[in-house]
Amino acid sequence: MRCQKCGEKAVINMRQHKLALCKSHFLDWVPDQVERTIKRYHMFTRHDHLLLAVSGGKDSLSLWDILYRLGYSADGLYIGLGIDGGVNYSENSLEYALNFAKERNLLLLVKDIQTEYGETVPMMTIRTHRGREKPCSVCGLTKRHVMNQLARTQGYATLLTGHNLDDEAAILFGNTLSWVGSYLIHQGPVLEADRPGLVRKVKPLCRMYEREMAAYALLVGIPYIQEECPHAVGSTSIYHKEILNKLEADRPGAKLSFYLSFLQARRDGLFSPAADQRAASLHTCPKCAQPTSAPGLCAFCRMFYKNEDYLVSNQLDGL
Ligand code: Q46
Ligand code: ZN
Ligand code: ZN
Repeated sequence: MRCQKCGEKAVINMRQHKLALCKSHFLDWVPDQVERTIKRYHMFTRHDHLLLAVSGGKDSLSLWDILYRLGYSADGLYIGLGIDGGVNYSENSLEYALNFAKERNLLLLVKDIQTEYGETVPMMTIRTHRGREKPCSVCGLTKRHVMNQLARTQGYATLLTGHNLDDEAAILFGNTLSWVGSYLIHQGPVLEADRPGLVRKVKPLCRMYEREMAAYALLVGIPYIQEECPHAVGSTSIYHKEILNKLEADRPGAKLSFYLSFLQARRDGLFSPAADQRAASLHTCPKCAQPTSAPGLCAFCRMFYKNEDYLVSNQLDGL
């Protein structure tokens, strides 16, 4: 297989794009595609102060590398969830993120959940769900809350995440199976800050296949945590990804077309604002000042601020 741009030996064949490229042309092609996505969806400019959520995995570190190469200024945010899973998952992933930032002299903010709120995500899950559930719902809520709060209080214009096309297609597939209108209406490359206290969120890798990002990290030589989070095993999102991979194997481009057709249908008005139950009620959490759908404490504060003793002493220490 030959590179379609220069005739050298190709390192990757992307059937979904009917395109085979050599290493050098592939390493130009990926940032070029990301730049197009940033511009197409008016995500941000080179003057914006950006915050990128960094997990230590291939997607977020590759995105940081691409932004750096393209001349955007993005600081990183690593959230220490305290997930061990027998493989030191959080500790190891932090190590990869720190090394990446150090090598490029980039700023990485680190928020450790246990230090900040007294409990790790698995501890919180045991307390609130009596260990019956995976920690993913507590984890997702915690990450969203902390990312938004930090971006908001530190004055970042936009919050970036490393979700790739496979992630987005799997989320869309799950939401479509159950036709959750309020989720569908808010899924997309850009989530505008449409409520007071919310920070704008964007996904510059939303059109990049996971396989393309893995190849990019490998060819650039970015060390990243290879293991999935131990709690991802058996998750619904992985099951949906497997189904979409089967579809993609038979029909290259199926995932991209599924996602892009959805965005087009939404632009065409498939989902009416009536589907947006979120917009119906606007409240501000009295504890953290972030938006919440019901009066009183938000879901995050209800969870973590039950641990009042710890928080009171933690706040006193800071005085
Ligand atoms: S939600 Fe669940 Fe992930 Fe959190 S506990 Fe691990 S698998 S990291 S994206
Ligand atoms: Zn080439
Ligand atoms: Zn709150």
